[in-house]
Amino acid sequence: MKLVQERRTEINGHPIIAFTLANDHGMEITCLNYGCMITSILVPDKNGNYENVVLAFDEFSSYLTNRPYLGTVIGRVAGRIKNSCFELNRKKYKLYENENKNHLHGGKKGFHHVIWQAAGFSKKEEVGVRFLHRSVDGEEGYPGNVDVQVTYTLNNQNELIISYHAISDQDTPLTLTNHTYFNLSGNAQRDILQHELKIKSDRFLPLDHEFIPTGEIKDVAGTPFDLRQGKTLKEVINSTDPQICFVGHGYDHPFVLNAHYEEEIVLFDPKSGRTLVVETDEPGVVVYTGNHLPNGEKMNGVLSRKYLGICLETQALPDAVHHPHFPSCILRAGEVYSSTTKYAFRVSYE
Ligand code: G6D
Repeated sequence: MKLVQERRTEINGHPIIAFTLANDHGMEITCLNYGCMITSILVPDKNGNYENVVLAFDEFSSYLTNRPYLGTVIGRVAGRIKNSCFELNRKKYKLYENENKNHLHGGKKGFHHVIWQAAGFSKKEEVGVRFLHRSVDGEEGYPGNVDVQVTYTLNNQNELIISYHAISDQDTPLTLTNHTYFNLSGNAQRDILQHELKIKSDRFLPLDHEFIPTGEIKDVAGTPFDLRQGKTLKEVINSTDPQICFVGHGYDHPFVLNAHYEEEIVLFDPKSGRTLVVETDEPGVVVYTGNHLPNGEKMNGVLSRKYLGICLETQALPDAVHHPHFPSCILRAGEVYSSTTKYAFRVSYE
């Protein structure tokens, strides 16, 4: 196992450090203390070519805006909160409105724009980085001082394990996720439309016109959201289902997972043979097929475009503060928030 850290640049005098993790088989992950951002995951294809399977801007300056939230940890609350408000313990809270009147992905300065404290670690069979951040009471309108720890661990099974822990001194909503865009073709040679996606999910959440769950929990049977046997993403985007069409011809939807740690999410690229198996203890996953990726921004040596990457944002269900029948996203004062998602990279030689 190998760990290398280097000062990449600085923001307002704060050093931006890049950590490169390598296991004993050649897999490498590079991440930054800025936004806990993953900028590279090098894994082999069926011919043993190690290539980057995540989207990353070519210029660091692009991350200062980062409208697509490339590679970053999202918080305090991933997804949208309708009308940027919620009530908790009979008190009303107003959050920063950063998407029309709604609150998206933690607001104006969400966790994706935080410079985290970061420290690398290396053991015989694993190497990683631990990120720490204190989100202070009132940040973006949220209550409570929340101490958040995010750990990226790479092992010798070609697995990246992301674990999240947090504790707050007041009750507060908290839904953390990672917003990495995957493209298993390697170095974004192709878009994701030939990728196959399989998800063990019987139900999904339809969205309203603001891309916020309506509250309905709908059976996937007979819909383009039935991924239990797998579909190519090209098949999905060509669907005429209104839910597929109005979000930009693709997914931008939460799926309710049937299982945990049973290979519940599998993304496969037949041409490269690369397979990504995602397992999580979270109740759901937001699948976003990059329908609104900006055109023409320099990423992975190419110009970004629609469908260049897919996000598999394992998390609590979005806007849960307004839907008591969804699993709760409230972290009670003094309780420990704990969540783990594993990204296992494999090669299929079929
Ligand atoms: C768009 O609706 C999508 C979000 O789900 C995504 O996270 C964001 O782009 C990057 O707003």
